[in-house]
Amino acid sequence: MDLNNIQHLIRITQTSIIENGFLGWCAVGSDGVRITMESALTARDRVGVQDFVLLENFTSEAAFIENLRKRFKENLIYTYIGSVLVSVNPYKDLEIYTKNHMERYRGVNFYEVSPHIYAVADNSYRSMRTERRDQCILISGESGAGKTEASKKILQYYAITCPASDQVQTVKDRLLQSNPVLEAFGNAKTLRNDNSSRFGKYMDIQFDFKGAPVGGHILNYLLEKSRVVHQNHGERNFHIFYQLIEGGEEDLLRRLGLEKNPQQYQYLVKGNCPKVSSINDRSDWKVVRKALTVIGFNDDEVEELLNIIASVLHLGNIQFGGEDSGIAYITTDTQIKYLSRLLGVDGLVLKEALTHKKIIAKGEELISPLNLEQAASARDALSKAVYGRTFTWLVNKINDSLAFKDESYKNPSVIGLLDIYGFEVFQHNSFEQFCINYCNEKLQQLFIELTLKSEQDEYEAEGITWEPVQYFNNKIICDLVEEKFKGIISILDEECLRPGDASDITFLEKLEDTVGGHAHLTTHKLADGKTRKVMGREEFRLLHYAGEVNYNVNGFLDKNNDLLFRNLKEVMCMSENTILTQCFDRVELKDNKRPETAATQFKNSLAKLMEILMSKEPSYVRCIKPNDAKQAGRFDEVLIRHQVKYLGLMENLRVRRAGFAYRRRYEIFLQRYKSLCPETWPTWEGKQVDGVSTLVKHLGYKPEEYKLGRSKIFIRFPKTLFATEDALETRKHSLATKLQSGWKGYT
Ligand code: AD9
Ligand code: MG
Repeated sequence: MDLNNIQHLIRITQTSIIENGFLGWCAVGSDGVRITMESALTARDRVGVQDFVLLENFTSEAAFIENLRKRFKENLIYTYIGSVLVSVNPYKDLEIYTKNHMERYRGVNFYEVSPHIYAVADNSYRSMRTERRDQCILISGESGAGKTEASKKILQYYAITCPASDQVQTVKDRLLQSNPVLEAFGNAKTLRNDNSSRFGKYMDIQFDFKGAPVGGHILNYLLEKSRVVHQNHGERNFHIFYQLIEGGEEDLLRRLGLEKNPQQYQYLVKGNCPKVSSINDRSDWKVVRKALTVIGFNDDEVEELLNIIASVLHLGNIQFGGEDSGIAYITTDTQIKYLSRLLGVDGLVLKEALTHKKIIAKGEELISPLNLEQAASARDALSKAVYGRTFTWLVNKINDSLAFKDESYKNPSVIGLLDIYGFEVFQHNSFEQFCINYCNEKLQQLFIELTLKSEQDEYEAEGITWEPVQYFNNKIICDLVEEKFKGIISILDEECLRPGDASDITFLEKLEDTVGGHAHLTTHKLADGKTRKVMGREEFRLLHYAGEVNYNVNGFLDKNNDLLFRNLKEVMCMSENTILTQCFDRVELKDNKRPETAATQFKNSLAKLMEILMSKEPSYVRCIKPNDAKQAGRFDEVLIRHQVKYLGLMENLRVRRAGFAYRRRYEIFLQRYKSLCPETWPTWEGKQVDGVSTLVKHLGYKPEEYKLGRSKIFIRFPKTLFATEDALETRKHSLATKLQSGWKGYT
């Protein structure tokens, strides 16, 4: 083993070692302590390298995983691939998010401190300030990998470290407090994550010319509304329902007509999982209640909001009779009374609307009774619509409260934070998983395009030849989903619009006919007419970049249509609850045009999101989930290898190392190493590039080891840089020894 290399690797991981309570060799300059080579070796063996580009064997997946494992074991959850941050969920609280840690990263260059989410936050902030270019931080990874936690850490970093006046403090508080509110209404316990985001969130933080956060804006994407009425086994409804029931004060619950027992509510019993050990609904309720006030909700608004939440639970408890006659009637009058009071609607009108459907055909109103099944699904459609629209209202309300108010200052700089639901696979996957996984495909594509592109751009800008790298481009899957006419969404929409016998099954058949032969889609039908036994007859399988997922088409058409009968809309428009009247606008009743389907709306909103992200300078956080048991200290290698593969991390590393492991701006390189060459020390008067050229020649760099671009030096192998670092360390050490022995001069 090359000892020199080891020493350098140790130095590169220096801050990690110190953080670990281990006084490393790197501490020589400050405290004159030098550890033995033996302990240095142990240290390096223990903590791995903090940037994967420093791995000697950078093409080896095993070496990559081993490095992750070492660091994870030492609680070093962050590692770089160049400027991309890889983060492994520790599933335990680490003491690395204190104010002191924040201070350590403030204004400091990316590579001078150990990898951290704060380094990414600070780097984006500095780029925004110095280059005046809008930034975005894209956080990706599968469900439970730590995206939401990462985005909260970034927000906290800005809230604590950015300058503040009283007015700015209010904005900071509101930005922070928007999180518990949105999580209460938009997150839920799933089998993958106890606090799973069931909506996508893109948040712009706006900064003034002093660098203070002065406003914010949130875009929300497709809330998983179906969860309101149904949860799979072991899962829960949105947190807010349990928080309200467990934490709500007695007189509040009395006013809402709610009992203190979630088991009483049909919408809360489907998953058979009212309690979650990692969640304290009662204390979370207090946090949310306070947060609503900080954001600017007055008591009346909170009451109206909670009236809606309680109403959804009452709606869920409405039952129907009429099996014999085939015409549904309501058997639970108490619920109607509550609903009538809480929503300010006429009970009789509501009853009528829940059991009849009204359509307008050729200008005429047609009313027909519903059967039992239809009435139940109309009730559920109403619950979903009420909850979904209230959620959007909530986001708008938060946006009003975060809005940047200073008219005189037109163009605040922006850092965008993207925290969206992660790729997910369950035993049973439906329309929701289809949308979520499609969204992850789009983000992966953006990542591929932008990282490759930026790398390519940099080489071009520096006038250095680009060596192409082979990688899997998932555009083919995005096209399969979203292409006009023959993409899955188009085919689904077509079936939704087709009158007559259109059903989930005819949609599946159409898929088979149109894209059956596609390399990334399979159904149970084989080309020779036989059937594939491993797949259900109601399923299609997509080969995503992250793996195979079988989707059950059951419910696809309904969920995509997302229809609410007209008379139910009318009742909601008549409500005395002012939130509901904002959610259900009468204009909607006049407009007879068919609204866009859910999938098409989602597709369009994602296209807009991609435009927004493309217009900003991106940074990436790639989150990895270490095990499926949500346990601390467990490093499941198979699971992690799979994520490393599909996140494209090896490709990312190859691209980053394509040719050159290291690059530095001339002035930074010269500043750091100028003392190693008599001609550049103490100052180089000429052009920076000539200084660097003189320096590296003096250091004995061979021509094949480096290239000089327009503003940067590119170094091909880590070992070249290590040797230079070593020389610097030796020089510092001999200087320290000389000083200790009373030496005063410097030549
Ligand atoms: V999903 O796609 O919304 O289902 P996320 O957002 O990727 O997912 P989340 O951030 O919610 O996952 O993390 C899941 C859980 O892991 C958290 O509730 C924490 O308990 C745990 N976690 C994640 N990151 C950290 C961390 N940096 N430190 C400690 C963490 N715990
Ligand atoms: Mg999340």
